[in-house]
Amino acid sequence: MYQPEPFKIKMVEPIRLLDRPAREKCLVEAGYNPFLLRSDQVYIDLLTDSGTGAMSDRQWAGLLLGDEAYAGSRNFYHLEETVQELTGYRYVLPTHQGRGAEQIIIPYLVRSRGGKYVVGNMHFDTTKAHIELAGARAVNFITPEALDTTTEYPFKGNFDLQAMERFIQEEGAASVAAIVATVTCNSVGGQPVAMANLRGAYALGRKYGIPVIIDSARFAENAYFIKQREAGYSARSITEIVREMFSYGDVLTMSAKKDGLVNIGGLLAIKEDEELFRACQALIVPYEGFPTYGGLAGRDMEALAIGLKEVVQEDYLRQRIGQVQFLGEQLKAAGIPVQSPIGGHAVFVDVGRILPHVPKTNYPAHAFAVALYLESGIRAVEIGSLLYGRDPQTGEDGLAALELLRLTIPRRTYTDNHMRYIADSVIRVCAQKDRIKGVAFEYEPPILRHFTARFRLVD
Ligand code: P70
Repeated sequence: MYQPEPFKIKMVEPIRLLDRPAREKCLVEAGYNPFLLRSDQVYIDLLTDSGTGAMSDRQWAGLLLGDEAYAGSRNFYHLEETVQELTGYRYVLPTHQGRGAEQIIIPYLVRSRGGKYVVGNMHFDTTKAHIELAGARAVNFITPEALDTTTEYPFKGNFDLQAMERFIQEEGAASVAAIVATVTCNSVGGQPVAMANLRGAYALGRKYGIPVIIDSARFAENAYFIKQREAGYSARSITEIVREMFSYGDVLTMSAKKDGLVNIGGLLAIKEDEELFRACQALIVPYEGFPTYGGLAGRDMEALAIGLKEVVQEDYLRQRIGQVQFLGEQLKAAGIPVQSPIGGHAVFVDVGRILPHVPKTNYPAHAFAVALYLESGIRAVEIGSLLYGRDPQTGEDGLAALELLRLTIPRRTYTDNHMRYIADSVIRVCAQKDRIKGVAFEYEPPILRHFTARFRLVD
């Protein structure tokens, strides 16, 4: 039976669709990069699900309980207890957001272990950037099914464990600084990692003495998929599943802007290694702030402690994942290729298949995003060769396995009618696909180039 939203709306924010000539002008001013649009110029913002969700009345109430003491804020202790209970990890360090945690743990492990590589299912781009900044190489071992968007494989976020073990044996365990398990796996379409696969990755970590980091931005969505799809988990609660997932890691980093249900915040937590904790705690001070606030206000930590309890509620997750599914099914019904099954936080349109005439070095999915904004005022984001970047050694471009357009759905923010409008708009752009020729750089930044690049349209 159809399950409506397990919330009602208490406050609204008006949104407005500019007319087409105005949208055209905005695109020119933004150098054809949706990241450079002002949000007032956007009608429906699907750039990210990061920090863009709606907080609950409880979370807003929590803001008023903020204890802004520099040291020992009561909100820190509430957050610490919540994270300990949720994950089973003993040591908790708040950070300003996910990459705040990455900038501490990744260089530390690369340096202290002297490793050349950090391996993962598929690293997110900030993780990859921190690995490369630390002088190591990011290597991905994603299950091959993930790279065929048409295969209905239930756990496309899985590691290819055999390939990863071969690599560890060939390169030597000492050359691998860490294994990163990203749940859900954002870069292949918000796809879940199976519990059995997490268990397997952790076993490899144990066998070869390599620490396992769980990049847990969307941990609750991953747990929901495990409950739905993996044998033996349907009767388990989300909190039990989450706890088991985290048992297969030594460290977690979290961008709390996703499943933390807050607008800003992150976490670094360490299961039991006291020495590692001490090292991270020392680094947190110069990079993020005193260890009981780590770049966050007391009120932010309170909202996060509450958000972490709300996100594991099953009725919340059913509606959340159901809404993304609802959008994806409309596109599939219209014959539009999307990563299947539909992911947890976004629908990933396989633009590589829609625009085979656009070369990868003219960024087909980015060009599609530009056309979508022009058509509908919707802002979406490319997850393809533009985001992937150049090979750090050869400078070669156009390397991503897939050219995807991510329609990212903020949590508790848009209604199912917005989903209908989004689907109709994507279908309209597909009908004009022959007119899309791609984009070329006017300005290409050296690192994380998609955020600030400027383009011209190719004709
Ligand atoms: C997103 C955002 C952030 C992220 C992540 C995973 C699996 C770490 C982080 C970093 C970033 C983004 C991308 C495109 C447009 C806007 C924003 N993901 N690990 O939307 O966390 O941002 O808190 O430093 O997905 O996927 P943080």
